[in-house]
Amino acid sequence: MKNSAIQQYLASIVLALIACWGTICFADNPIVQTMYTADPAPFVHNGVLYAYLDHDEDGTYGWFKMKDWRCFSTTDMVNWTDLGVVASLKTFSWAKIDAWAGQVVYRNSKFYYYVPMRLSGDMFGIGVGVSDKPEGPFTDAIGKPLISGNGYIDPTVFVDDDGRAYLFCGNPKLFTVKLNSDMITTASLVTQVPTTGTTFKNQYLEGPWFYKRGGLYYMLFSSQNNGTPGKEDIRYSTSPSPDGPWTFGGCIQPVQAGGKSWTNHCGVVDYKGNSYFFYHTGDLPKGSGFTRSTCVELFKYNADGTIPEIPMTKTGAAQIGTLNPYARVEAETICFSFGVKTEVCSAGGVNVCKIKNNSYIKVKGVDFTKDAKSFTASVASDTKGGKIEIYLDNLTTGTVVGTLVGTLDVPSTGGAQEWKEKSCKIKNAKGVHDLYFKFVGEDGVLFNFDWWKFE
Ligand code: FUB
Repeated sequence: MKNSAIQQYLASIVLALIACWGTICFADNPIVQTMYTADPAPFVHNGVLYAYLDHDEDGTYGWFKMKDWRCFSTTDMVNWTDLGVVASLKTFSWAKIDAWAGQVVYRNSKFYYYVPMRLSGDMFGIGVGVSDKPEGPFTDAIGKPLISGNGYIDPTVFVDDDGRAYLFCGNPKLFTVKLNSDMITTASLVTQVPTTGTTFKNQYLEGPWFYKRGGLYYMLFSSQNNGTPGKEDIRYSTSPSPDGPWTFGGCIQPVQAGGKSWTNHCGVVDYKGNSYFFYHTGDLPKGSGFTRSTCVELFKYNADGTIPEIPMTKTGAAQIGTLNPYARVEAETICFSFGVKTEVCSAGGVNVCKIKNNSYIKVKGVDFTKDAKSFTASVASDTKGGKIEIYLDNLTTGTVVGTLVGTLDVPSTGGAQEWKEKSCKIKNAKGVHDLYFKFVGEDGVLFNFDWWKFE
């Protein structure tokens, strides 16, 4: 190839990469990008949707490294607020390792979080965390495992209309036990649910998700009977009662080409008149079977109550409602982000940290009903600081051009947790827009970001 041809070829690759980067950046799945999360357990309370997520430590490979559980909330399905660590292995003094998949239920004016942890070998105990608030922190309700046994993982708990409470769990066998109304003692022995014949067609492996809809009981689960050895898809069975007989319903979410996680694990919830299917992939950068990421899709049950196939998408669920920029918004309320993390904030809750040159946060569907004139943010920096460039509709990067409506200078505040409110003027912010905070500065960490609002 001649030099000019090589240059043209390289330029076309660069343009393709920019286009591809744009696509990746502006997707809404996975719903959390500041860390690796898995095994989503959605839960609705008082008009808010909470997603309780397992947490894969950064840089994990070879086997799971999971020490705590995280919670994120939303009211519009696309902007998710990081509520921090809600429980960890340290919450349960008897636990050793493996903070795996759990589920939260509400009863007796309390929130109960059922979580499995490894005791030794294949022995797992299921702990019960309890809290007065959905965002925790959860404490150990009984100081010991509620039940323990070989493969007792992935508990799913459901309180029926008649007050009876059921817990199912297990890999590769499905176990069940009834709970008393106190939710912290068992009302039966643990028994095994047969998964042979027409019930589960021998396809049950793990990750049960149990609930009732219109008189029909659903058991969604992860399966490996799909011709792609070692890779999980999501299937389900239904039953007229919690005790069976179960009838196999089929595959809901097949293994997809490019899905980098060998596990999948689902949770289903109805919210604001819609049905949502949560699952995980390995789709974040450096993602894998041990660095997974939570996604969500909108779906509709078929008229006969069966569940349609729900493919994995990068688009995710559509936004419902808009975000009000004139009330304080936590900086960790994010639709999509690149190159930032979150941490415990000295002013309470969580703040965005590890902000570097060219990292950014996208907040979707922000309703500037009134012309915004100024922007205020709570920021902290123990370095030279930097700038927040505020764009509407798009970042300005490569060939993509957004509208720059203001720039906030962030000085050193004398400490990484020394919070100062800083303001700047805003021009031409009116109507509903996607909002981008692009962070600009020198090399290294620039500053931390706690909350923002427009005036
Ligand atoms: O996250 C650890 C384990 O991987 C879960 O308990 C399983 O469901 C699988 O997702």
